[in-house]
Amino acid sequence: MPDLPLIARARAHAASVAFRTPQGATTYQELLDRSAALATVLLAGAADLQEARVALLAPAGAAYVAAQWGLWRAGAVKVPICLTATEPEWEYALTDSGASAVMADAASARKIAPLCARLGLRLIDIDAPTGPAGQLPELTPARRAMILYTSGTTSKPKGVVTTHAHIAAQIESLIKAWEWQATDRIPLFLPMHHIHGIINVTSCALWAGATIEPFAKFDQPAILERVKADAYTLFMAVPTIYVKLIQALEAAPAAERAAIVGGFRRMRLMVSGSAALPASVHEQWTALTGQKLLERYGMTEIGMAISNPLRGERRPGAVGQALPGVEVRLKAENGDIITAEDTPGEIQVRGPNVFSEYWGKPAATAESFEAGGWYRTGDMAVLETGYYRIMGRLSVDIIKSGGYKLSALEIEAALLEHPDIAECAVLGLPDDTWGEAVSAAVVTKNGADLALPALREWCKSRLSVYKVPQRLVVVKELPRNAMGKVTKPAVRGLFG
Ligand code: MCA
Ligand code: AMP
Repeated sequence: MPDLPLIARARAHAASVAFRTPQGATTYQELLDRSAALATVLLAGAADLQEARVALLAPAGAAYVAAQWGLWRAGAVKVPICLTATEPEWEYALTDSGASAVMADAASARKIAPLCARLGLRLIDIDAPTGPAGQLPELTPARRAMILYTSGTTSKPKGVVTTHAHIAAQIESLIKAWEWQATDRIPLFLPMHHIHGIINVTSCALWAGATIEPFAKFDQPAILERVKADAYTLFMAVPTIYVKLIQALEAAPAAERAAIVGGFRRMRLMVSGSAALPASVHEQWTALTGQKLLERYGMTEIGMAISNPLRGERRPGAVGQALPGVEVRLKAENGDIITAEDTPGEIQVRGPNVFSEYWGKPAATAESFEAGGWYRTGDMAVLETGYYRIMGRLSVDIIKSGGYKLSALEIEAALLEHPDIAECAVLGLPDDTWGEAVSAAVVTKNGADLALPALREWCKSRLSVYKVPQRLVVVKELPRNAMGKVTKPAVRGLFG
C-alpha cells in the first residue's frame, strides 16, 4: 500500500526520537502506531473519509502530530484552528470549511464541546485510549490535505487549500536549502495553525528524522535554559521573538548572558521569517551572539519562496534568492515582467509548492493567479545585487503583528459592533517589538468617551488577542477622499 510522503519518511526513522519533553520521549514508530489507531477511530467503520474536513485544536507536540497524521491516514483534510481564538472565530472556520469533526486534546475538548454540540459536530479527544488499528485507505499525494485560514484583503479569513503533494514540495525545498539532518534538534514554540510552525519546524524536522522539543507557547525562560544546555542545533522564530531575546540578553547578568550566548553561538543555523527582520535587529543579534540570522520569505499560499543561503552571504534587510523548485518573478504595475535590478514590482510565485484554491471561493482563487499559474503575492520587492529585498505590501488593509497576518477590515467589522463606535479605520503602525501595532481611529456615537483598556477588554471576546488594537485615537471625523472613502495614509497622521 503506498504511504503518504510524511508517513513513508517516518517509517525510515522508526526507532528515532521524534519528540522530547521533560516527561519523556516519543519515537517515530509510536507516532505511526498512535496515528493509525486514531485514523481507525475517525473512520468508525468507513473505508475512506474522502476529504471530509476535520478540525485540529491542540498544543504542539506528539499528540498533535499523531492526530494530524491520523486524520490524513483516514483520508480527511486537516483544518488547524487557533488555541487562543474566540468562539465566533472557531465557528467561522468550522462552518466555512464544512468540518464534520473536531479532534482536540482533553483540555481544548472541554472548551470547544459546547460549540461542537451546537453545530452537531463529532468531538474526538486525542488523549483518550483507543483500540487497535484497522485497515486504512490507500491515498495519493494529489488528495487535499489541509485548509489553513489566512487573513487578507477580505473581511473574513480565506481557507488556503493544499494537497499532500504541495506540502511535500514545500518541505523538500527547505530540507535541501537548509540541509536538514536526522541529527538536528529544534525547539517548537510557534502556533500550530500557521505554516511557520506546521511546515518549517514540525514537518521538516519529522521528514528529516530530527528531534523536536515542543513548548505550549514561547516560554522564554524554559527555552533559554535548554539553549544553555546545548539542546538545539536549529532555531526558527519570528522577528518579534528575536527582539524579545535581545532584551532578555541585555538584561541578564554577565555570566548568565555568556552561558545563553554560548548556546546560540554553537547552533548550526538560526532562521527568521514571517515578517520583516529590521537590519538593525539582524546586526544586533550578530553582535551579541556571533550568529548571522538567515532571513527568508514565505506565505500561507506558497510555503517558503525566497531565502538567504545556508552557505554564502546572509544579507541584513534582504530575503535572498528563490528556493529550490520555486520560480519567482517581479511584475511592474504596467504589466511588464521586470528583468533589471533596482526596479520594484509585485512578487509572483510559481511551482509545486503553490496552493490550489481558496476553499469555496473560485472567484478569489481566479483573481489571485495570473496566466501560466503565477500566484500574485501582493508583496512588493526589488532585486539588488542578486538578492530580493521586500519593500512592503500592495494593500494597506493587511497588518503583520508579531508574525501574525491580520485583516484591518475584519478588525473594523468587529469594532463597528461596539455600542459606542459610529465609524472606524484600522491600520498597522510601525512598532519596534511587534513590527506593526494594530491601531484604531474611531468616531464615537454622541461623542461618547472610549479608553483603550476598556476597548481591549471588549474586543477580547470577539477577536483573538493579537488582533485587538494596541493604539486608539478618538476623532471627530475620519479623513475621506472626494468619493467619501476613508484615506488610510491620512489616518496615519491622526496618531501623531
Ligand atoms: C501576543 N500578544 C500580541 C501578539 N502576541 N499582541 C499583538 N501581536 C501579537 N502577535 C499579546 C498577548 O496576548 C498579551 O496581551 C501581550 O501581547 C503580551 O504577551 P506576551 O506573553 O509578551 O506575548 P507572547 O505570548 O510571548 O507572544 C508573542 C509571540 C507570538 C511569541 C511573538 O505572537 C507568536 O507566537 N507569534 C508568531 C506567530 C506566527 O507563527 N506567525 C507565522 C504566521 P495582554 O497583555 O492584553 O494579555 S506567518 C507564516 O506562517 C508564513 C508562511 C511565514 O512566512 O512564516
Ligand atoms: P501569512 O499569510 O501569514 O503566511 O503571511 C505572509 C506574509 O508575511 C507575506 O505576504 C509577507 O507580507 C510577510 N512576510 C513573510 N516573511 C517575510 C519577510 N522575511 N519579510 C517581510 N515580510 C515577510
